[in-house]
Amino acid sequence: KLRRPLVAGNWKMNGLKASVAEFTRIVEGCDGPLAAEVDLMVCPPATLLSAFVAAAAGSDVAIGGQDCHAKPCGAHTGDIAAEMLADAGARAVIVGHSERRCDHGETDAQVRAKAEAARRAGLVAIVCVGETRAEREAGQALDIVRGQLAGSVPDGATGAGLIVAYEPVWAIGTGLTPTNEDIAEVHAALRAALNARFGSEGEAIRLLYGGSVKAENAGEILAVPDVDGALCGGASLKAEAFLAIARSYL
Ligand code: G2H
Repeated sequence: KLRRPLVAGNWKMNGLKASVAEFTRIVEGCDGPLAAEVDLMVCPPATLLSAFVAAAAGSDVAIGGQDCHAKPCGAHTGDIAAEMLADAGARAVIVGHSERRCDHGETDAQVRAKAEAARRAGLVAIVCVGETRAEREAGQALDIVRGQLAGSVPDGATGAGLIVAYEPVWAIGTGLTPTNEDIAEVHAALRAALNARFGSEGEAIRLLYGGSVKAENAGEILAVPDVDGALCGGASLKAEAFLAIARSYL
């Protein structure tokens, strides 16, 4: 298979030390048959990164960060460099999540710089794109995500170094999901854009769907053409739900 499936969990601003036990249940559930079919990753808040790396040691569960600064170090109070995430044991980092774009005003150019920082630090960048409800209702969804992709993904992206997540803003944490046809349409457009820009390397870049993925709808969403996995928020906080989503591939 050209692209190995990936189910990634974005814990957002959730989790205390006591949550390591729940994460450990994810690690224990990632047994041989599951790991043979699908990559698993969890992106905890930075405060839990080292504890999750320790809990995942020796397993097939990868750990990622949720954001990084574009610079390797310096006077940037409260920020975390990609190099620091790598040093703590992360293998990937989400950049350009809509909550960063909305809450912190991040632009495509800034997201691109963060993705470049991830590459410099040896991390896989998970670049998020997605339209708002108003943009979808205005018929602009494809133009918006194509524009975000063009502006946020660095030149020279490879299948080993970059993952793209399509997360329609209106589907995040709302329980609403696009129709399978709408997901297929956007993923086909993103796939075509990646292939056109990066050729055979573009074909190796995985395309995740994110936004209210749960055990109940994962089977049909993950079967949509050009969907190579899921980026799950709320459902990733509970081991049973997260593992059930991953087991859709069995
Ligand atoms: C979308 C997703 C995770 P949720 O943001 O990135 O969150 O699954 O809670 O909609």
